[in-house]
Amino acid sequence: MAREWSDLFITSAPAHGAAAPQPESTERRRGMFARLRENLRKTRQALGAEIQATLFEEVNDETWERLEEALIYADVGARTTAQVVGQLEREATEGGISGGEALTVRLTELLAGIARVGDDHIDLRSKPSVILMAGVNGTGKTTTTGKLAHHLSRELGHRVVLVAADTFRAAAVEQLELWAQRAGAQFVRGPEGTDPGSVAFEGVQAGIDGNADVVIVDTAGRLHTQDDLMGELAKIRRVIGKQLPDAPHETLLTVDATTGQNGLRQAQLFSQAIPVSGLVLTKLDGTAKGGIALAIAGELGIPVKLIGIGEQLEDLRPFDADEFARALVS
Ligand SMILES: Nc1nc2c(ncn2[C@@H]2O[C@H](COP(=O)(O)OP(=O)(O)OP(=O)(O)O)[C@@H](O)[C@H]2O)c(=O)[nH]1
Ligand SMILES: [Mg+2]
Repeated sequence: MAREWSDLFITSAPAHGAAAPQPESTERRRGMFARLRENLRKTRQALGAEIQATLFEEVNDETWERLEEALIYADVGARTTAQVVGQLEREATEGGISGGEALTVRLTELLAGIARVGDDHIDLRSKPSVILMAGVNGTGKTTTTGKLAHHLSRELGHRVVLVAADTFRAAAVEQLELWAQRAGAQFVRGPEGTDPGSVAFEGVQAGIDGNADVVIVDTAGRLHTQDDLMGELAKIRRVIGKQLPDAPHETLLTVDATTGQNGLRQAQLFSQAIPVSGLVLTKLDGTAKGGIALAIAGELGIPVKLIGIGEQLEDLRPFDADEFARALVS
């Protein structure tokens, strides 16, 4: 069943006397799956319906073509689609699998398998653990930072520091401050227009001094094609690394799922500038092309760790490939 928050994070004993995190109840997990299905409605209606119509009819050459079209339309990507449909066709024609039900189950497994790459945990055993957020403008860095802080602080009892290393816009700083208040997190900001590297430095120092568990550094949006700003991001990373060995322990790249294959390009160029350890795919609720969540990890070799399926607090979820594939197809 659904992957839980406690499966995503690798933690040592909960800090600061908080109660050990409780596994999510079966009922809550069912509710979460229903919500995931509901919020992925756009993709499910486009992809799921076509898959059902195709696989439950008489299977012939046209079946595989229609299936390919449906997957490519859902942004699963040409390479991944060819791989998955080719495999399913082989298994079906060489015997073994037949019937709409069995083919659908197998297709779901194959899609989920593509999306599982690398280590998709977030390791929080370093004290403090530093998470650096990066991504193109408006992809959901600040929202993800806020939601993540909320889970870490309110549900897991971690002491969290949020750092506004987006120093270009006053509104950006205020937006993060609001999230910090909601999450009960410490907030670090610098004067407007200061060097983001120096704010990141102050933030990590506050985390060390305050015995924090997690420091999350939110950065300004930047285009993957802006070399100077990509250089700035690399500098922020170096500053943090000099201050605390192995930091940042996690570098999360937010990708807006509605940008489709351009998101793939963004991820490629960001990971050339800085080592990206995980992807956050946001706005999956707003697109019929949610298949990108399954393809992007396979294409890049970088695990998707979190998905955004709406603007509410509970709409940030750890990514579970099996659950996601089922929510799309079934
Ligand atoms: N529907 C939906 N909206 C989202 C999701 N994640 C973020 N948003 C919205 O997208 C908008 C931009 O989010 P931000 O978190 O401000 O994005 P950002 O990357 O910090 O933006 P900049 O700092 O300007 O680069 C906000 O209106 C969010 O509420 C999601 O998963 N689904
Ligand atoms: Mg922001």
